[in-house]
Amino acid sequence: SKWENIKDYQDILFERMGKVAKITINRPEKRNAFTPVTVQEMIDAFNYCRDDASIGAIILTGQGDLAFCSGGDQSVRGNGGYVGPDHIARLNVLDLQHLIRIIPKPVIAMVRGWSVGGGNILQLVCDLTIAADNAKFMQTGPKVGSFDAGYGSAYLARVIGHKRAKEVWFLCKPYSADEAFQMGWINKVVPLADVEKETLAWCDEILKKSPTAIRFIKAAMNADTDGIAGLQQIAGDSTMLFYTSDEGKEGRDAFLEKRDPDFDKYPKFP
Ligand code: 2NE
Repeated sequence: SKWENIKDYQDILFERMGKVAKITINRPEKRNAFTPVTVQEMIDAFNYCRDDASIGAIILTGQGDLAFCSGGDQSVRGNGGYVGPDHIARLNVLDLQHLIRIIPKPVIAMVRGWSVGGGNILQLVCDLTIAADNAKFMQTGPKVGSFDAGYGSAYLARVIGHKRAKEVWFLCKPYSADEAFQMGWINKVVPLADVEKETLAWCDEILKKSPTAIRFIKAAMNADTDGIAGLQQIAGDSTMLFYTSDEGKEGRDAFLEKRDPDFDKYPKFP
């Protein structure tokens, strides 16, 4: 079996193998730095994965062995954000971070080489991270006049602890895959040659599990960290399930039939 192309883009590859989709940032000459176009294409591909019921897990990675992603492309950084063909300066990678958080399917980062700056935050917000033994993790914001004080800071502190998160941002040092693993920043380190095989093995394990159970676990952990926006996700999932119930449908049907609803016949579980 091999990867099949789903859709052509300028800056990313979008492929699938069975129920697994793979989104690859394809700018290796820039260590897979992203521009607003790269990010918009990733948003489009993730939305495709969200809507396609035959896709059960999503891998996010970078082309080549040298980098997962080196963050925002500094050569298109303008006044207030990163600038694309529409000449608007934007930080649309924040929308992508949020989409990865709310998409109700597991997203696994597959990291080879550098995971840096805004690229390392993308790795962070993925549900799981499998890294090659050549992976290196680093925040550079305070060196290059930038920062991510959202998921990149508050959520990072939840994942690796406050002392470690401050160290990461204040010193801007690189961390090896083993060091990142020790911190709980990533899930597993494997030899470079095995990283895709291992990532697919994790996908296969997850795909044998109940997608609804996985969806609720992801939403519940988001609810704990994302405040009312997180609650909204798990609440929306509850509404979705309620809409599939006879009790939920009775409310809709009664309205459409212009009668009073009869909810008495539905069980009141303890
Ligand atoms: C990634 C890293 C550590 C790799 O180092 P090395 O030595 O392996 O490669 P090199 O030679 O630095 O990079 C290869 C080519 O890629 C370009 C370089 O300029 C170089 O180009 P040439 O000299 O061959 O023409 N390149 C690499 N990263 C780039 C980038 N981010 N933008 C544009 N070109 C890039 C090393 O390259 C590095 O430290 N890169 C910069 C990392 C960085 O500071 N990223 C931005 C952080 S801020 C951010 O991402 C952000 C945020 O904080 C908040 C919101 C949104 C974004």
